[in-house]
Amino acid sequence: MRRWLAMTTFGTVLVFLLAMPLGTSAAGEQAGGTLIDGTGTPIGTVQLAQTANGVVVTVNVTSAGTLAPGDHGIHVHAVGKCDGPDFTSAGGHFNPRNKQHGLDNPNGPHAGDLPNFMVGASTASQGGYTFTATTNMITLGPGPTSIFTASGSALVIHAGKDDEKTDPAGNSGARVACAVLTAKAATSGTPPSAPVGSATAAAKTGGDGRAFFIRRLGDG
Ligand SMILES: [Cu+2]
Repeated sequence: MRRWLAMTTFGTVLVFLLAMPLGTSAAGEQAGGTLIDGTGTPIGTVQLAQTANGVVVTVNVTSAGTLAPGDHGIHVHAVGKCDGPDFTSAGGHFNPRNKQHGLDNPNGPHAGDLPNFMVGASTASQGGYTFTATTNMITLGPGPTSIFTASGSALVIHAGKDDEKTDPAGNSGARVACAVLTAKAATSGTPPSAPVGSATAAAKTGGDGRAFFIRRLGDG
């Protein structure tokens, strides 16, 4: 099943969920980490916030150069270890339900799968671009899809585009950026606000109907 639901109003995305049961995790848990490149140099931040609709994943890349213009695979990986330069230490995709990779894979997706991070040419040259998605395939609370496993978890960005259907990683190429994800003390429980200047957005229902995403794109 594939459905696209999107509505953009003054930069605000409204997503309507149709008869889709959500997890019972209480909203408010927070997590995050520092995004590093293959040399270990910080290039941005990752923030995760549990909401009633899922986990809002926000990546802010502040240093140009690591991510070329275009689409980049981005996933939650199953080991909280980011050893450069290849980040193989982060293991495979977070996949507690033992699915295949890809939001468009009929036998998928991995719980850690996300839509592509689209980097525009103008933003890539200037540095500073943002990815935001909401996924209910993972949780920051307890339960079988909690990313806080014994091995931890990491967010990895790849050099190439994720085709969202080829196991195990959508042919998205080398791992070029990585952030170890750690729990943070909850603040107000308010999800992060939308980045200013969002141009387009799309929400998507994953292969088995358990997932939906809100994606905000930069100005590129
Ligand atoms: Cu990956």
